[in-house]
Amino acid sequence: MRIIVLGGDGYLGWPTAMHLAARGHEVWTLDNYLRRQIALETCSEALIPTPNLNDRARIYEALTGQRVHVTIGDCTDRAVMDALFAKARPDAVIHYAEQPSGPFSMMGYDGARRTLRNNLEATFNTVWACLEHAPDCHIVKLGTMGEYGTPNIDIEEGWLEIEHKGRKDKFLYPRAAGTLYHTTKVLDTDLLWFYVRLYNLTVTDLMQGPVYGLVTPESELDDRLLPNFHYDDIFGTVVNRFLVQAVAGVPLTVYGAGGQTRGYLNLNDTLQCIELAVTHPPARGELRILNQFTETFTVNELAERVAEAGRSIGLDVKIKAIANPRKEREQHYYHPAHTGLIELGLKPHLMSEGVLVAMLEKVQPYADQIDRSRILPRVRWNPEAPPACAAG
Ligand code: USQ
Repeated sequence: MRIIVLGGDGYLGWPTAMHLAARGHEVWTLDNYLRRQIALETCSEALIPTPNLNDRARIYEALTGQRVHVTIGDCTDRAVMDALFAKARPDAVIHYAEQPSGPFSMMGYDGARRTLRNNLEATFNTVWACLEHAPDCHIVKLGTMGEYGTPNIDIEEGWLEIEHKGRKDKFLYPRAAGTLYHTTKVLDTDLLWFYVRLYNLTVTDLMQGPVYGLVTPESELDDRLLPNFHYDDIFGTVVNRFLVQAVAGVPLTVYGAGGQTRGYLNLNDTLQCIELAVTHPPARGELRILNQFTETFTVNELAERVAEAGRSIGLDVKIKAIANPRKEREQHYYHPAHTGLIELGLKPHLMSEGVLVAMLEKVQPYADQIDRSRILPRVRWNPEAPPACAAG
């Protein structure tokens, strides 16, 4: 297939581009380095330095003979998108090109505005590029489980059938996100639903939980092909942060009571899910929504698991609850459905002790590069307590 990966330099974008190229697809990537730029501004660079996207593609091609086309440009620039879609004539576009950090979106006006603008305009331009250049193209959009929030009823896969005054209809499942970043994904879903209804687009919207991991089969070839692995409070997701904290000997930072429950998945399962979605498109004119995670944990359970895995290889791991910088429920009901991707063929890699130990051992050689000042939360959701981060 001919596939465009928007946000091809990201934590998920780069592993996805290599993974699809390795399976014989022709892959084009587009990225404007927004995450690299924000990471520089906020002192949040990844643990393992990664070459830029052109260099990664060159290294990968030299090792495998497989080409990943690269454009450095902005999805919010219509001319860039027009040129790319006219050239690639894609069967599918995978849209990761969003500012992905909840904390950055809550840092103040600048972070909020850049998140809102980038994410909505990137989605809007993706829709229009498809309408004008590739109306049959399947849009695979990365949404987030955070769109749903933590309602006190079961979370369905995207839709909810409601009976009201004796009549029934099906609606998008109610959304109640906890950061502006997650809210932009709610707005993306609504935008896509509008264009699907009115213009017959074909869309899969993947509601993904927090991802963990740093190794994929393609990155095993050379450490310069590793994804950008963040452990800071802005771009690091909780499991990746706990792994680095365990290696650094910093007590694992459980926010608040630690009963916050989310659906997690291994980076390798993200790759499987994307490939399954791309190769099994929904019908033309359908908005298919799939919940993309493999198992649920509370933050306390994650901390215990990482601590046990660390202790099994001789690390002295402690856990310390700290004041929660976020506004979120710390004890709540959480029961989301997630059968759609399993039905498409997903074979989960679960979070076993062996998986955690392998990740800890991958981090260990980089222990002296861990900057402890990036570990404690620098951004608070409460606007009365301005962010403590010096830069940005
Ligand atoms: N948490 C801690 N300690 C930490 C970091 C996080 O207790 O040191 C807690 C948070 O308070 C939260 C949970 O762990 O309750 C998950 O936090 P996270 O930072 O791993 O995830 P989140 O901010 O929700 O965002 C991440 C990605 C985002 C993706 C989302 C999926 O950055 O791009 O959309 O996971 S979800 O969480 O399902 O919305």
